[in-house]
Amino acid sequence: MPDSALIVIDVQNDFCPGGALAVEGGDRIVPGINELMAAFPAVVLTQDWHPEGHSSFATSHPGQEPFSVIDMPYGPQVLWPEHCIQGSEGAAFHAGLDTSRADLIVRKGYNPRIDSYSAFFENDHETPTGLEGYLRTRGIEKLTLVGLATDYCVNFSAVDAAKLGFTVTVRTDLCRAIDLDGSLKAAMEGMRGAGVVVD
Ligand code: VGL
Ligand code: ZN
Repeated sequence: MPDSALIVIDVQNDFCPGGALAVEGGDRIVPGINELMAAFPAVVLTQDWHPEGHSSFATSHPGQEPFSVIDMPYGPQVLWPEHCIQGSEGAAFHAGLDTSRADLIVRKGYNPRIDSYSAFFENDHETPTGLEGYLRTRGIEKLTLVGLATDYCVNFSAVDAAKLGFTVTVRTDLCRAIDLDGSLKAAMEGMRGAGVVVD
């Protein structure tokens, strides 16, 4: 399928066991993702990429604990442990990930005031990352998403992609979830409701 791309979301050290925001089994999906790359004419990697003191970090909000939720001008925001700081080892891709097959690496979350779960838009749902234009100018219409975390960055990316008119499949066997307060169930329902094929 010349019009399809594999989008690999945030397979970075901080989301793998031992990392600052470790997702259980996050590293286990790496071999399967590497194998799947061969089936796609285009491969895009995303990289969560925050400046120090980012507004999504609990440490940037005195008195707040990690995993609490606050209201930001763009809506509710989960406060995370500090993670994926630009240029840090935690922000690097997992060492086992085959990055050589990537045509494009999209970084996101670099705006100090807005988080960006989605590979397409920041959490204000309107500031674009540029990925849509990249895919469209290459004539890509079908996307398969894998990576971390199912219920946050994969979910937001998949729903945005479907809303933009792409045909979207999420391979949940090659994703792992954070699962905060039912977030995985809500994400699965939200993705299905948006027309995403959740395999
Ligand atoms: C992510 C929380 C904060 C993710 C990124 O990749 O799902 N989750 N930053
Ligand atoms: Zn982040």
